[in-house]
Amino acid sequence: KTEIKPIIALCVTLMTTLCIYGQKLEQRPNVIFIMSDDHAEQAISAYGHPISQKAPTPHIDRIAQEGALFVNNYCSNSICGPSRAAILTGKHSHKNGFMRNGNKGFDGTQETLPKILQQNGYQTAVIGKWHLISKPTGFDHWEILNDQGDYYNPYFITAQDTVRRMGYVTDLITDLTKEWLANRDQNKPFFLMMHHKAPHRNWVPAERHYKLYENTIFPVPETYFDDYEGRYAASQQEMNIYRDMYEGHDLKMVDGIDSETLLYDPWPHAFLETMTTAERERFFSAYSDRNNDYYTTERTEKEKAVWKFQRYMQDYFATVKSVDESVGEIMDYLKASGLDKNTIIIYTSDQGFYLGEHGWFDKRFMYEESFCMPLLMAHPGYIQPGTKVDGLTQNIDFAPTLLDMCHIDIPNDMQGLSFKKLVRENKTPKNWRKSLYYHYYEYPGFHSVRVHYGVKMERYKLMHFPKENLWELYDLKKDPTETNNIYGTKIAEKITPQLKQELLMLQTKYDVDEKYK
Ligand code: SGN
Ligand code: CA
Repeated sequence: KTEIKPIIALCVTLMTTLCIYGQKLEQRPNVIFIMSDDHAEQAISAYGHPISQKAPTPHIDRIAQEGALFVNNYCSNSICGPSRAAILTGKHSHKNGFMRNGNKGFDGTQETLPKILQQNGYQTAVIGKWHLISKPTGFDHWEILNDQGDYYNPYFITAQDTVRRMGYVTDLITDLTKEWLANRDQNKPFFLMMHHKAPHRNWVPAERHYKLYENTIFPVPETYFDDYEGRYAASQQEMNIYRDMYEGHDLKMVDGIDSETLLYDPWPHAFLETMTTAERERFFSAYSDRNNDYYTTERTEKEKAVWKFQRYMQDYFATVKSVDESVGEIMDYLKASGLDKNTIIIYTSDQGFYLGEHGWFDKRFMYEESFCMPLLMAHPGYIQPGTKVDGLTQNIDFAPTLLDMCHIDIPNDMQGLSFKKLVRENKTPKNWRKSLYYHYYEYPGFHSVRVHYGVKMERYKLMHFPKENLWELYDLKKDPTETNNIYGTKIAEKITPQLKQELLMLQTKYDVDEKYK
């Protein structure tokens, strides 16, 4: 008589062993992390905002078609360096120490995502905008723009030297990225950050795109002529398109018909002076019809304000075009080399941006347009095409999620959460977080946005401006443009204590020091 029990026991042991190791056997993926600068969700057609339909981004959209679109992704502090520091560390600004753009560099001795990946056998690289002042750590290779970087003929810094490269910044970054991919060590998985400068201010397009949207009429946001009633900090900012934009620097306006002298430009070295003489000539010639039109057509002040909005959008979207082309090139490269099968590709921006909402450009506020951070992610075989992630996610989640996806333990002190389950299973678990914490510190500073912090829940948002001790509360369902501050009104009576309690809970959980509250 055959003894069946030991055979069953053996089978069970074998299967258990396979399951345990299944996770480990799953090949370690490569990661390409593409981040642009100030690219608003409104300007990515996959998000479906009407304005983006005038200037679609088909290549970036492909990531969402082949993978996932995150519709509730946010930053923790809507400004360049701080967002980048939060991404690298998985921690809020007060914990990673980089709270505002400024003179104090990022503390590169702390633990970061690239360092952990490197320690676990990954080859790591960062190419493009860095903007954290101190030199990158945790990267086998880095080639970064000097500070904000120039659109034309920019300087790149490496561990060895500083080199000026002739060409358009987005194209140069794409070429350097492909070059690194082609020459990397093929025996190791890689983590590559490609960081574009575009579409950052002052929005200088590639020559081939100067006139791309010259005749496009972009829809003017309904809040373009906002009066900021009930919102003190909003009334104090200096980021208004028709009041604060520099006509020369930002809008490329000249001082008369057929002139080649820009109107006000406080930083010519960051723009015109970086171009060659021939490039400068082609630049002025491309803009001459529009510039002449300004002097030959009479306009009221209000019409001029709208004209400026159109000029801003034409250039903003023209710089986005080069980023979209870059993403297309990288995706094509991955396909052609077969790398696409085991590479996680991510597209994001360091924060959101205003495209005329409330009359603004720039970011910094906790209002949706700048608080939102676009996020698209593909990983063939693991993320289903067309996935939509609607759980609340944040930039502090990127590091833990990528470690999780690369089968590496997440350090206990990272404050973000892994959203691997949300994106792979296309559903938000019941116990997923219900609120997000935000904290902006850079005041005084560019654009004069006051220090504030707040909590966002699915429907409501509560903001506090501690220096002025002012509060704002919005019902995002009834008031998606956030123009009706209901703090202190009868309708907010019930929800206010709940939101304050949630805010306190988050500040306690994230260990926010009393001096910042
Ligand atoms: C520059 C810009 C500002 C912008 C900051 C921060 N002026 O100073 O408009 O808010 O950078 O941007 S510019 O005309 O010189 O570009 S960030 O993306 O780096 O945080
Ligand atoms: Ca930025």
